[in-house]
Amino acid sequence: MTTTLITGGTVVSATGRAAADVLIDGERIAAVLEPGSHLLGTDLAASVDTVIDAAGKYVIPGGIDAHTHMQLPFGGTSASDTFETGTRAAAWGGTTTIIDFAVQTYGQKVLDGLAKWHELAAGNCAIDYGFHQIIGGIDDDSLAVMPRLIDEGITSFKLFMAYPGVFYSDDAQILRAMQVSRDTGLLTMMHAENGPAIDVLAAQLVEQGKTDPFYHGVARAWQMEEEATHRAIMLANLTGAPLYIVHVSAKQAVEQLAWARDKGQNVFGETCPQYLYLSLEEQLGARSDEWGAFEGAKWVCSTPLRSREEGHQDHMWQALRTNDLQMVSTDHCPFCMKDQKELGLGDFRKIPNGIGSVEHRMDLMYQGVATGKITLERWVELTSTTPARMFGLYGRKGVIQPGADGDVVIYDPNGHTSIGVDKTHHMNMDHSAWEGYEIDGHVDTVLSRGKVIVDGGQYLGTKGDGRYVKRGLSQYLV
Ligand code: DUC
Ligand code: ZN
Ligand code: ZN
Repeated sequence: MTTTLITGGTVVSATGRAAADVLIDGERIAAVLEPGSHLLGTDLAASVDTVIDAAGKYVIPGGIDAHTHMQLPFGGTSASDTFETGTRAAAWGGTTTIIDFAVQTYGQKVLDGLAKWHELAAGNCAIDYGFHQIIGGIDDDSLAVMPRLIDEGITSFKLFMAYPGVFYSDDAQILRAMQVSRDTGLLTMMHAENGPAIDVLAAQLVEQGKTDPFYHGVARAWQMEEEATHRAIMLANLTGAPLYIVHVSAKQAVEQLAWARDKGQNVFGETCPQYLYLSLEEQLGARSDEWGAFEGAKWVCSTPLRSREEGHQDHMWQALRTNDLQMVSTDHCPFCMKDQKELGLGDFRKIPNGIGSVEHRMDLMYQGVATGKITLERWVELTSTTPARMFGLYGRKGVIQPGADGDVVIYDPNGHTSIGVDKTHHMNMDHSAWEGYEIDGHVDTVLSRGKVIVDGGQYLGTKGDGRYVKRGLSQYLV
């Protein structure tokens, strides 16, 4: 077994920072020590297999992206990252665990959908991975099977109040699933947008000839997110289910979460980098020689980008500071412009929804530290520790402490990262939603269960390094 000592760095956790050395023995962290420690009279640095010098750098627990969609079938195509390409890109960006969404489509058995996801991922991942379960068809059969997911290491499921005819659940179905959530501790994750109303608005816009990508965001008005968030909260209130709202983008939806939390309800929310940085106005103004106004398709995702003039982005940063939102995931769901996004030329409703960010989340969130919006500790909390606690991985992941997996990132605050499709980009996409972003900071070295998989600008891992991790129940259940 390989032993590794990371020396001279500043170890950062969700609760503090300290100069410390980190000893990794095989796949696990063995000790966090005072810098330059001798152990039982032995000079550690002289006796381990590998010493990594982290002087001047931060040593943080590997990122956990709790919301990805590798290979998701959507709109007649599939998300362009496979588990192989997507997890490798994640590793490049300092993420050492993903939780992807296994899919049960309407008419399919839940456990068949799960088996398919295991098949897609097994032996292909660069980093460890877990699953949530999308329940695309709540019926007696799926309700009966849901408790068995816990034995499979799946302790959360996602329902959609959007996408009628595809993943949509109506209120009656949601209520019944939430009763299972209450009884079992399975965490209900909700895509909270009023899909039926959005579909009417979208059809009316297309009839008026408003077919450009920008109108995707017009149809998916913030009122539709606020209303659905409130409805989900009230259904959870009634049933007693723990509730987690995914990809929150409207400040009014955050207000609903804050209101419910203030009353003591067990509800949580995540946002994503796109809702912190990007806006509907920029999407409206986007033009290129190749695509004209269809350039805006690069940023078509749901929930949609919101108006900067209305202050949604600032509100998301504020909510991350005040803990009205608890986590940042990516909702990584990449599609190429060629052959995929272009399916929606002439009708924004046919553009596959999604943005690719799994590679850039740690960097983009570090920008919040560099610009004084969040603290260093909060950065670690939002991107690693809370995801681990929320989704039953804590202790093994999300923290640097003896016994934890050796998932460690060495981050250089004085480094620099230029994001672009020809620069740092490893996702399987023909464009980047983050083209031209310049980051103060750099992911230097990434260890996954003790193995160095990224270092010195080189990928050193192998396909299949990543293993399936069974998750426990959320630490936030009461
Ligand atoms: N939102 C997206 O942008 N893509 C996939 C599914 C979703 O909810
Ligand atoms: Zn969603
Ligand atoms: Zn999603």
